[in-house]
Amino acid sequence: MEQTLVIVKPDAVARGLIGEVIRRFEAEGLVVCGLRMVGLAQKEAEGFYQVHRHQPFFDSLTHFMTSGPCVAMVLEGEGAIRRVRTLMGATDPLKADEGTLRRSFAASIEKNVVHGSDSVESAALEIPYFFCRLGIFPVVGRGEIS
Ligand code: IDP
Ligand code: MG
Repeated sequence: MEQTLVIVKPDAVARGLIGEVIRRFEAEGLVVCGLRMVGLAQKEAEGFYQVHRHQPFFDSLTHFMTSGPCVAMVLEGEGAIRRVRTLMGATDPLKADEGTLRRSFAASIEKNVVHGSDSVESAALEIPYFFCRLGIFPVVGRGEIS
């Protein structure tokens, strides 16, 4: 079963769109199998977007990604990488198809709501950037282990 890394970007978190983004993926049968809220440090955003380090928008993009919390998740399903990209729409919301997340909600080519891995190779690098397979998870409240 294929897995992909999705990020609800700071613009979407700030606008109260976490639920709507997740709903659209779940409605298409993609399964959330990892989820966390993260405030990226500048170095972490730069590391994540290393492939774009020579792009003119790199500084602006990495500052945007540190401007508030993100929600990172792993979505699983057959062809998950391609299906997530289709539901996201093109990078530029003006070029994104009707009904896609970016067409519906993105304010600009930069503040475009959502990230999704673009290939099996990038998913394999991006998932461990945010998630480890084994470990002790933080608990809020008074959960008891039975
Ligand atoms: P993608 O997110 O659709 O895969 P990429 O080309 O990988 O698009 O670019 C990564 C992110 O960088 C985009 O989602 C967007 O936030 C930002 N970005 C891409 N192109 C531009 C641009 O021309 N100006 C400003 N920001 C951009
Ligand atoms: Mg990309």
